[in-house]
Amino acid sequence: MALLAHDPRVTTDYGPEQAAMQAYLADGERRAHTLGNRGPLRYDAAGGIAQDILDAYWRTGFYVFEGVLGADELADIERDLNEVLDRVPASEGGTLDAQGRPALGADCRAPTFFWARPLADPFGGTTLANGRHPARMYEPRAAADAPPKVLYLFLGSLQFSEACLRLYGHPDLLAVAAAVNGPDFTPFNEAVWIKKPGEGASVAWHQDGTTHWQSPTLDAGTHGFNFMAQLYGCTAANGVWVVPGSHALGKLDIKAMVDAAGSDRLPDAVPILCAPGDVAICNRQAVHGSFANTSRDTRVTLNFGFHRRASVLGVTAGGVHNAVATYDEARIRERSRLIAYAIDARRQRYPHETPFRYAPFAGEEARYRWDASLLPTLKDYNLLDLSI
Ligand SMILES: O=C(O)CCC(=O)C(=O)O
Repeated sequence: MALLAHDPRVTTDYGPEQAAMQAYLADGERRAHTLGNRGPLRYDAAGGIAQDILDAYWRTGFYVFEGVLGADELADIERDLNEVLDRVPASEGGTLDAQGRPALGADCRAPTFFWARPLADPFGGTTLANGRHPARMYEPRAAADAPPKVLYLFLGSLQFSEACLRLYGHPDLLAVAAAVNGPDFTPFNEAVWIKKPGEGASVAWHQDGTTHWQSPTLDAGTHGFNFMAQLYGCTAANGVWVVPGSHALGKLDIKAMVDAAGSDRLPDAVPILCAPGDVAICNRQAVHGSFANTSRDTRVTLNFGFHRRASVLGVTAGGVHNAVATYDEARIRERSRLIAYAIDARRQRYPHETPFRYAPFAGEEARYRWDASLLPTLKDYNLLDLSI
């Protein structure tokens, strides 16, 4: 199951949709480059995230921070993920890995591993995840020798990988989280998306939020954002696409948008284009999705999201990523420990960096010293995800 950035043997395509799809990918890529929402992560003279970056994020609903992760960090992440993939259940619902050992995460109570038929659309047009993926994506034909089901997503990734935990504590990215969601920002969840060439499932167009669409105080940032860090980079063919500006328009009728387009190729959408080590920020209210990966390039995205405290405190939510619950101060604090541990884990691996100071735990840093022996204590930590 090892990860490989490219697989030149892959020969899948979009079948009868191939020509239209290739034209769409090329056009989307061209339009993505006109948006002015990419570049290195920069600060202003006062030490805040540069205002033009924040403006471009709020205008378009996403931004690509180029070159955030160096080769060392990418190598750590790749090594950890290869180990994880070696040890996960060999098949859906299984308890043994491919070598017959007890599988990693097989006894997790939280929803952890997600499987799909190769190149299929597991969510589109179903009632899964509160029915938030209302239209089906085109499902290209997979090769005859493709596995019947592939693992394309796992949640709660910080319990499996210290490299993922260290990424979660990245000082510049946490500074962006504070700039966008306020210094008392809270976690959402963490996930790893794996879209192998010729196998990776599509993710039907959707908006992520489930709780606040009817709120009189809804604004463009109410349902938070996800960071999407790229191990191998992402292309128009294997990456996430976004309808720019849609995060600010409230709940949209995605089924009507797809019907009007006459296919799953939404005309205004653009791909998030990244090199290895780039990290995108994507507003969860934006209409977004991804196509089945018929290309030869693997995409591995490390997702980790954050919310405004006001969007989760006292809110009754869940149901998509975990059980419905009312998120009180105690739960938010317990879930936010992961940020404190991540900052310390990162400090140990990257001593030249200035660690991020997370305001809700300020002065308590000594209570959250990270040690590899703590990893098993994170088991099922994502039962406490703050899913809105
Ligand atoms: O990575 C993908 O293909 C989909 C990601 C996504 O939909 C999300 O993070 O909400």
